[in-house]
Amino acid sequence: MKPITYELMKTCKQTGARLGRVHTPHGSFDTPTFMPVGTLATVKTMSPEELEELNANIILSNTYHLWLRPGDDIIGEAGGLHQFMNWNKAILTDSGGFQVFSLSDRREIKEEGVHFRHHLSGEKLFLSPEKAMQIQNVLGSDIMMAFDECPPYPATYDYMKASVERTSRWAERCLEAHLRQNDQGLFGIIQGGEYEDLRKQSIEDLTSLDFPGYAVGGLSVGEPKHIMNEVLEFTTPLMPSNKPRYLMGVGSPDSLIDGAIRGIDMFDCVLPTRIARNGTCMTSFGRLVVRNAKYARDFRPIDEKCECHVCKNYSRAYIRHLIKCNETFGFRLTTYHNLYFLLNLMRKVRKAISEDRLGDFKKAFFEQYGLNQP
Ligand code: PRF
Ligand code: ZN
Repeated sequence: MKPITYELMKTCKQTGARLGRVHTPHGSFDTPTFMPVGTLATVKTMSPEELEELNANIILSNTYHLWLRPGDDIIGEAGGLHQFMNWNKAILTDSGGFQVFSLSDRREIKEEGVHFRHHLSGEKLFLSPEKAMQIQNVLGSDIMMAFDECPPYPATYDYMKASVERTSRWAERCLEAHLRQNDQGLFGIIQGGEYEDLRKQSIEDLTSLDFPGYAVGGLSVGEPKHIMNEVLEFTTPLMPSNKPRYLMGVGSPDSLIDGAIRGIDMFDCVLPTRIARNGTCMTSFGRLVVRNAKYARDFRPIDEKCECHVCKNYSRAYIRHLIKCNETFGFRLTTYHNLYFLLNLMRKVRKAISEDRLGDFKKAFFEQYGLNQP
């Protein structure tokens, strides 16, 4: 059986954005969608019940972190990640490749895999395509990611070419080592940086392996924003239209809209949850730093246009007070609001696609959000 299937409902006549639905062994989700990040088997400060209330239908977790703590053996004994964390909807796990590259300073990339040191203890570790598949098979996520290399920006053409070729060989090894093909879908990850011919080569290599979905990796790694849009413009048209497309590590409101317009279906990012914990909120009028002194006596909600539980019941002044005092409840309130804001933005994007007016929606959104985009 095929664990992951994609239904394309329609494309927006104004922009070409896709409205679709992905089916997984733990339920379906409508796309374009945003996946909240739960690195350590928790979306920081949120209970699974709250995530359900927010209508999150898929979350992301990390192979690298769970392998190190508490260890995939313990999660396996619990009956898998869904059981362990009490989340019965879909889970996607990243492969660990990206985390090794971003967290570990001493690392050595070999054909076999990556040797590196634990980002906390310094212990010697080794991650390979086979190991990343074995761990994800134990975790039991609905969508697993291939073990890839995400080179830094900028990388030379020659480095990128060698890296793309290695990532393709690794993808083949991933497919071979993936032992739960009936109930877990494995996505391939397209690399190639800003080089058009390397993106094309990466897509050709990976699509010949027939994954049930494809990610665009190697973006949002420090390149200027127009480069991300340009890369998506020449990359997504070459990707299969009958499979979901996932843009990894992207989650600012403007990038979600720009990505959807370029044919992306899935996004994830720590941005909404991370900035929430330093007192920054996403609103229809741009970012609001609620810990700012000017909100000390401001009894309005974070976002007067927001219909979330937090905005209906709590003031800027109260939330500011909590966050200034490091009270965990404050972080829960800002996290809840930010996730509501992004999940609700995606609902509006889907509605706009269904009515062929995502271009108009983008224009109005950017005007309010304070980004003067063409
Ligand atoms: N590869 C993997 N995970 C990722 C990325 C990637 O390129 C990115 C790039 N923004 C985020 N997360 N495996
Ligand atoms: Zn709100």
